[in-house]
Amino acid sequence: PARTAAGPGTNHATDDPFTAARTSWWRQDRFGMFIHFGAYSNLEGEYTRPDGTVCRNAEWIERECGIPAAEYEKQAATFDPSAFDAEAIVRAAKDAGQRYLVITAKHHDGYAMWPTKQNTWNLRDHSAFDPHRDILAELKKAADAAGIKLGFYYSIWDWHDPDFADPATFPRYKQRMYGQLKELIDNYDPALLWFDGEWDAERPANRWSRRDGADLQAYLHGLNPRLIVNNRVGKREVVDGDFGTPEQEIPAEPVDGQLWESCMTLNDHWGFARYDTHWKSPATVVRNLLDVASRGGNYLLNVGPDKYGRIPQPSVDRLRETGRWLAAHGQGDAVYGAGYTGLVAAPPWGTVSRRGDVLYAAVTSWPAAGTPLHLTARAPFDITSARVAGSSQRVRVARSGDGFDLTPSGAATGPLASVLRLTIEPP
Ligand code: FHN
Repeated sequence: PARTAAGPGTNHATDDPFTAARTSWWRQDRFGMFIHFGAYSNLEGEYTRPDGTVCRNAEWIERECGIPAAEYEKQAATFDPSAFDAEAIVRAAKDAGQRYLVITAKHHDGYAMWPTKQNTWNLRDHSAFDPHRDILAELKKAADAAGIKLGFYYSIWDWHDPDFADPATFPRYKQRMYGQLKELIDNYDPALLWFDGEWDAERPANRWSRRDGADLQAYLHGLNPRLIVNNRVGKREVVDGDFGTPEQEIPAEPVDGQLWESCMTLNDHWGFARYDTHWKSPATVVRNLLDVASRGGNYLLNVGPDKYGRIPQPSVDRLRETGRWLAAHGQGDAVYGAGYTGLVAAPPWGTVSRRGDVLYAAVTSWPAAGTPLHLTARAPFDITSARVAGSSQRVRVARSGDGFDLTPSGAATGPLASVLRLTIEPP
């Protein structure tokens, strides 16, 4: 189901002091790594049915390819992500400029990626993996050492737990779910919980009710008042959560005063799929990041580790290129802690974000040489100085019609985007 960032009651506005305090690090960090990793990764996106037909999917492969539960459990018993290297994953995120992680602790298939005591359908009790290892503990340790926040994705919808599917026993499922969430909070101290599957695609009378979402949020904040929770905790029209979650899309307009995060895949799937060939380019990633920041949102970009626990090299390469752009010439200032300005109209040649008394005009498509970049003002302000980020190259600023004409003295720089730092005198 498509989700939008805004919408009545889907998330706290930034002027809610309690939410604003709790989410301040998250709004500063802006850019996170989503990690879809679970028992489905062991199939690497492909399943050959008994009749010989090959079915392709990623994290939905059990359901979409009609794999019988016993067969899915059998394959999960061979899952051995021995090459899972938490430090390498954290390094890939840092190199990308991603400042928080959200890893799937439990996806719709119900398989827990930590040694939960609520059932034996998990990486400790049902796999070929080293029973002395705990990948969430390893990731927490590496993230802490690198100063990166760790969050968990948790699917309310559970295909494996028989009590989820039966209205009469659903309370028993909810009890196990609360037990798992307490384990995650007590044992790994996540900064954020990213819920999903609060909807139930098959049963319109979804047992997960509006009341459930409100109870869940209260329960979690009782365990950790600093915890940030997304808006997929219940019927989004009612239950707040802390931020909206547009998926595979960026709201066309700024969602000013709201907290939201656009989550996207780097290729065609969330979970690993060996045949995946369509990868976003670094230029697309940088442009998405700038679009999101200039409209006041966060960007959660996904990687899907393979059956061994390794992030695919094409993902690592694109993320590294993105991180290099962010780190060069202080261009990351256009993203980290930056947001919607409201002072200018979104230009045709790029994006404009604001941090304090600086506007960051990121140019992604240069007009013909000598043609100035026009910036239409939406409110009275002045530009007191302007230069190309990271260089002594001045930018000539001239008032023109409904705004300003910006003319850099030299040629365009860099293949991804060039950032002009415009120091302003705000209204
Ligand atoms: O069904 C899931 C899907 O597998 C994936 O986890 C995405 C990520 O946001 N969420 C759901 C689809 O909206």
